Amino acid sequence: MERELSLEFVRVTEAAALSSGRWMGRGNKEAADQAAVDAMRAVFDTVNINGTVVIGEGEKDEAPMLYIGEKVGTGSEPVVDVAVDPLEGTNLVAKGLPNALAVLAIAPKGCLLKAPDIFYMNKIAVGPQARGCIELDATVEDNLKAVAKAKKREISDLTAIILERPRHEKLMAEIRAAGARVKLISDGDVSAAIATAIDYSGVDILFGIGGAPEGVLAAAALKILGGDMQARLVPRETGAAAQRQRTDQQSLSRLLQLDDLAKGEDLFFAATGITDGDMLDGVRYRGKTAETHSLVMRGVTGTIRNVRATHTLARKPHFVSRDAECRLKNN
Ligand code: VTB
Repeated sequence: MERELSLEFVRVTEAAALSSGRWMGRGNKEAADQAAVDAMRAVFDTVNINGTVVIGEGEKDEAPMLYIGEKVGTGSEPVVDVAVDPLEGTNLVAKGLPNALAVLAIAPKGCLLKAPDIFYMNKIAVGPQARGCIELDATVEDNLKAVAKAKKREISDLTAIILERPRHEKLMAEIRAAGARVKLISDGDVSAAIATAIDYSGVDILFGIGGAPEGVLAAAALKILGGDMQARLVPRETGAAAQRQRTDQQSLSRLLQLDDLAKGEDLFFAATGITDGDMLDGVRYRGKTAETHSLVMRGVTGTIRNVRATHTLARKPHFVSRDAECRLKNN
């Protein structure tokens, strides 16, 4: 994939963030998500790729846009897999909480694990210094010991990040018993996993069960950042998603290494902050302009770009997602 695509992909996440950021704190996560999806879809059509969504908004029947299997891009080469989460952290935007992102990962066809949201994923993730030291099947204490050794620190210096869920009570107790500090988050484990690879984030390791699509997106970013991750698909036990699970026992028991989640080096990852976060600032609206902060990374070279952009806005505010779509198409 050509290097020029970096800028194209970051335009896609910027558009989603610009649209969905208008819904920050308005208590309407569906509208925030819809705005992100509409804007992302419209800009994707301008990008010179022959893309198929492998991780998206869900299956066609429930998702009119960016559904799994949908074609995106102008249809010209390269032929790629597209993983998107137009709004990672719908609750975060609805409540005005930190770390909501518009995010995507792109890889040559066949290189991203197909992990629909009917599954959870049990994950362990670290940054480059602790690469090769983690094992999903080892004890929490052994993993913390290994990370502390690799980083030349004590376990008590480490911070583990984990989604605050009842299913994690035992895991939280084990982390605390081993002596590490714990950062609990309500949502947004893509940003949490990436934080382990960002020095200034103060986060050393991610543990726990989160969404499967989020796991693949995080893996693509960690691959480029030189971090590490292991994972295993976990079935949902209740709700409509549980009914739709059709996977065999073998794929559920398989230990997934970083390369099984995001294969090879030819990867792109782009994310734009919607609300302020550990890595990225949220969207700032300034009347006729708005500012975005993004991260775009290319695996082949390992280049990581922090992109701050000022966008000139149409006069009409784009609370309504259709409006955003038209505006983006006309630009
Ligand atoms: C996480 C989190 C997401 O889903 O993957 C989580 O990163 C997992 O699902 O932001 P549960 O909420 O059911 O635990 C989100 O919270 C939403 O997609």
